[in-house]
This record gives sequence, structure tokens and C-alpha cells, in this order.
Amino acid sequence: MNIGLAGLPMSGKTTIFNMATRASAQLRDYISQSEEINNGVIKVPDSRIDKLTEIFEPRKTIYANVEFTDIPGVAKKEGDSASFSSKTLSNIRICEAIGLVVRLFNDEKIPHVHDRVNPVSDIDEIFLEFVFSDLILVQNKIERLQKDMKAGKKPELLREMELMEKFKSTLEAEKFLSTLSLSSEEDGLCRGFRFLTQKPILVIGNCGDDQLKNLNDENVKNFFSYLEKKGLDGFLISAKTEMEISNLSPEDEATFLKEYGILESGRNKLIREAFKILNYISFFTVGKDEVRAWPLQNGTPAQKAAGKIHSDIERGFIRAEVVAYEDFIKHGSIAAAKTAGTVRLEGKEYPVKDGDIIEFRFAV
Ligand SMILES: Nc1nc2c(ncn2[C@@H]2O[C@H](COP(=O)(O)OP(=O)(O)O)[C@@H](O)[C@H]2O)c(=O)[nH]1
Ligand SMILES: [Mg+2]
Repeated sequence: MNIGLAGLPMSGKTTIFNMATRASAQLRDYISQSEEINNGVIKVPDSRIDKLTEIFEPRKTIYANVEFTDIPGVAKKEGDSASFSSKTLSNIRICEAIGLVVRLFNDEKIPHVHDRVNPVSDIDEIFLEFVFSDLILVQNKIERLQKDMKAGKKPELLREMELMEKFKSTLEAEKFLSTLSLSSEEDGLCRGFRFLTQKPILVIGNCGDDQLKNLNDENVKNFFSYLEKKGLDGFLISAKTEMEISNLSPEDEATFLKEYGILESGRNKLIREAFKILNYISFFTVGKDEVRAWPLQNGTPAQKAAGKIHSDIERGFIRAEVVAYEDFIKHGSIAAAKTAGTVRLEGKEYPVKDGDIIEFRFAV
């Protein structure tokens, strides 16, 4: 799973990246034209995996991974209408989901690209850029299709042309492509494009500690009413404070959070929200050798889930032996869960559920 952190310069992307990955990438207090891209991978904490590790005492424990990419935005230059360079946009394009960082915090020492804090117009500006960027891709594709159709390859290209025309009018109306419901054929036709406006988007409102406690703050109110209007997922984070907390050792961090009555670290909240927007769940494989979490899209059929582990298991899939985590814990062992009749035999099409402990039977 890969989340690209995108947003205007000075919104706190690198601060959030550092918080999420416990890194110490360069922060800036001036608007820079040249910032490096940062990459980091973190393991997803999961108390169920901790518990399974206690029970199986495996040689290896593998948690799910999330990769974060901190994508620098490019400041608006005089006479330049774009905030994002095409390089920035193509860096966002290769991510699976977008974590859009929006500045809500007020701090006179930190310059703002637009001189004042206004989350709604910042988000609007970014979204418009996404729309234009996708529109250019669509227009280029239409031109190529027109040429190819003239060259006589008409029938098989007609469907694609129809789809691109539909996309064009959607984007021209400044709507996201994600608002269209596509048939699986259409979905296949456009998958290769990696359209920005088809990606899951999580909006991260970077606010000050004071704003976290005061939901009547004007920017906070505007932020949430905007998200609601657009049907978007989002949450608040005080990135600067969270980054400071995340610089502590994991043990000190836990103590600190507990002392201050903070239920969940910013990192965990971010991961949880990312799983939610991507509609991801985890299934588990267990044994003396390895206890492991496998993240995948909710509803993935068992046979395809098997392919996450190995293509041979997918190809030679016979059945899946499944027990829900809760049932397993209740009975204490696979054998006891079997005796109690909670281990199920499932076929290829079984939609894998969060917390399923699975053993695949296969033959190649
Ligand atoms: N007061 C305050 N400053 C912040 C917060 N988040 C980031 N900053 C500061 O804003 C500046 C820009 O942050 P940075 O993460 O580099 O932004 P980026 O350009 O989006 O990567 C840095 O000086 C940060 O210390 C915050 O929540 N509150
Ligand atoms: Mg940065």
C-alpha cells in the first residue's frame, strides 16, 4: 500500500511524513522551489498479530507495510498558473492513494503560499489542478484514438473513444472521474492511465493544538463543511506536535500518549484512515515458521487473495480453510476451533474478511 502525501508548499507534508515514518527529513520555513522527494516504509501495528505471535511463537513475524511518499509541491511563480509541476503530478499519479495535506494552522513565522490560511480555496485549487491534469491525458488519448481510427482500426476502438468522451465532459464540468460508475469493461479500459481524480483521497487537515480543542475555529469549521459537501474523508492532525511525539522511542511515545490521555498516536490514526479510504483489510497466515498479516482490498475473492502469497497458490487453488480471528482466540488453537466447528472450508469465490486466519490448500 502506498500513500502519496501531496499538498501546497508549507502545508506540513514533510512534518507528517516524519511523524508517520519516524524519519527526520528536511523541514523548511521558507518556500523552496527545489525539494527532494522522501520515501519511507512503516509496519502497521496490529494487536491481533501481536497476540498470534504470542500463541504461535513463530521464527518470524511480519506486519503489513504502508509506504509513504512525501511529494514536494512547487510554489506558484509569478505569471504561472500551476502550483504543481508535471513532475509533481506524475509522482502523485504513481501512488495508490493520495493523502492531501491542507494547512489549517496559523503561524506568522511560517509563510503561506497565498499569504493567508484558507483551507477551502487551497483544496479547490489543488483539485482543479488534478482535473486539468487528467483532462490533458484524456485529450491526448482522444487525439491518438482519432488517428488510429482514421487508419482503419475503427470497431475495436469505438468503445474506448466513447469512454474518453464521457471522461472529457465529466472533467470539463470540473467533476472527478471517481463520480462516474464504470462497468468492469470500462474499468479495464482506463486502468493504465492512473487518473488522479480516480484515486482514493484522504484529506489531512494540519492544525495547531489550539484548533484541535476548538472545533468552532473558523478554518476547522470550513474544512469539515467542505469535506461533507464533497463527500470526502478527512481528519485533523496537529502535525508539529505529533512529529515531536514520534521522535520519542516507541516505549516513551506510549507512556507520553497515556499520560496525556491521547487515545491514539497520529501515526496510527493516519494508518487506520488510509486502510479505510483504500477499503483495505488484513487476513492472517499463522504457523511455527511465520505469523503474517496480508493487507488487501475488502471483498477480494479467496483465490485472488492466495495470489498475494504466491502465484502458484492462486493457480493451484483447491480451497481455503478459514477461521475468524475472534473464533480462533475463543478456542485457543486451530485444532480446538476445528472441533468447535468454526473452521470453514471456502471456495475460490469466498470474499476474504478482515481478521480471517487462512490456510490455503493447493496443488501445482
Ligand atoms: N505551527 C505549526 N507549524 C507547522 C505545523 N506543521 C508544520 N509546520 C511548520 O511549517 C513549515 C513547513 O512544514 P513542512 O513539513 O516542511 O511543509 P511542506 O512544505 O508541506 O513539506 C516547517 O517550518 C514546519 O515546522 C503545525 O502543525 N504547526
Ligand atoms: Mg516538504
